[in-house]
Amino acid sequence: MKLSQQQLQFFETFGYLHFPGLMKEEVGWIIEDFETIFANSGQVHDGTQRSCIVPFIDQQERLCTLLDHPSIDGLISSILGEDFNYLGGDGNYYTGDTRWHSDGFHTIGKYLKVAFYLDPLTANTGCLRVIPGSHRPDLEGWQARQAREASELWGISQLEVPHAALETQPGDVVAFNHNLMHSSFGGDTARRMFTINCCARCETPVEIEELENFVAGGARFWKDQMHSEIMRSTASPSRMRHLEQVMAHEGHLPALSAKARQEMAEPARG
Ligand SMILES: O=C(O)CCC(=O)C(=O)O
Repeated sequence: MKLSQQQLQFFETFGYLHFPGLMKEEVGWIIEDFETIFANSGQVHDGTQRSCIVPFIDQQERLCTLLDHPSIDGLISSILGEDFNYLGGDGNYYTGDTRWHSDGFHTIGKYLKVAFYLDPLTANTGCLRVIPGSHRPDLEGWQARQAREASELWGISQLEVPHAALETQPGDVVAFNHNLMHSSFGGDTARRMFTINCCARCETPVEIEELENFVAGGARFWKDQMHSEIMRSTASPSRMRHLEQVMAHEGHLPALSAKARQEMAEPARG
């Protein structure tokens, strides 16, 4: 699959794309693997707070193959280039609202999240919401990025901030720029979702530094490497191309994780 010029322009302008039914043939086994991973993890989701497993697709050999899937590989390659880096991702049972936030703000490099929501979600039941355009570094000072302070800034609730609500069915895929402001409201206490994080291959020292900073963020999950052994040992040469640059730049992670293990009561939940 290759994205059209219009889809790419939409992504650049608004920061996200929704692909209804892109994985509808596969979603049965995807949900099966999602449930197996949580069952094997020993984590019991009691609905009081988010449960999170990182990296996620890495836990099951079959789920790792999403990276090789022509639709997923084509989607990511179209946006980031064919030699994109795979950065891991999280699998979640979400509880309640996530409120407005972005996944950092990169002015160097290009960082993409591909999200799979495994339950039917509407605007009233916790679908993903986005503020179109809020990813753009050229609009960095735009107050929409302060949407969490909606009541102080504009006298409205967070839910009333102008946005697009992306209602999804299992088998849909949503992709968005890490910089994009996003949230969900009205979800129940067991909203299933997992992600694949990627970035464009780094070409310059500052891009490498940005990648190493992203990798350092893995310490809060107490991880010594960004990918699992399953992901690496079952990788074809073409998948390995998406792993190798990250593997070459994660040497600082074990020491950071050791420190995090001493300072935190448990690994982060997101
Ligand atoms: O579905 C949601 O609540 C938002 C997901 C999210 O915040 C994320 O993946 O970064």
